[in-house]
Amino acid sequence: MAITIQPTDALIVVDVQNDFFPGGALAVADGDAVIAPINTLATRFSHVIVTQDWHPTGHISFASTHDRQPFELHLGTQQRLWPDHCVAHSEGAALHPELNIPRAKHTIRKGQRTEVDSYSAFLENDGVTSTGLAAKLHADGIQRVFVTGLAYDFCVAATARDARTAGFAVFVIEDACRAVDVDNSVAETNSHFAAEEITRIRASEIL
Ligand code: VGL
Ligand code: ZN
Repeated sequence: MAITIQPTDALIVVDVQNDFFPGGALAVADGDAVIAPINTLATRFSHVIVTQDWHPTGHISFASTHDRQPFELHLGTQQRLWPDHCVAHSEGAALHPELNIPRAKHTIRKGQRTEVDSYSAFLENDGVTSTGLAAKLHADGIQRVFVTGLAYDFCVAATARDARTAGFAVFVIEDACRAVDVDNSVAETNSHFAAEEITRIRASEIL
């Protein structure tokens, strides 16, 4: 597929933050590989949204908060538990120093409430609390949303699926993403994308 970027397209760059890179608190394997394609893509879009995971200490998603091990599911809440990561204002929460997005219009910091996690740039994990992004993109005349970043099977997936629900055509640029891959999460993500008409593309398909 060859895709020509239009003024009504937006790029969402999800959670390109130090903690998700090799050596970080919640390192995503081969995370470094997303930087170069994202920097190139970002020059092609006139609308670029950047997200940051931005948690208080003692956040509900931290295994340490519950005296549990990272990557387990918290049975009561079905919350996946993670190592402490992206604590607000920490070095780990900072955007990767090589990320270069001069035209970023808007940064969304998500997961700021202690009791509610937030994977998506659109809605918190309670499924109702909106970040306001869908209304903003609609007001800007955006019709297609392209999603990149980390992690493919969590925050990229949730962002893409909520964008679709909000009525946008959605493309996930696979080679500008990397996955955590826990308990079949990549396969589940791919089946959700297929069922919801979210299109997986390569960066090279964008002209
Ligand atoms: C993410 C797990 C926890 C992500 C954020 O950015 O995909 N994953 N918090
Ligand atoms: Zn998080």
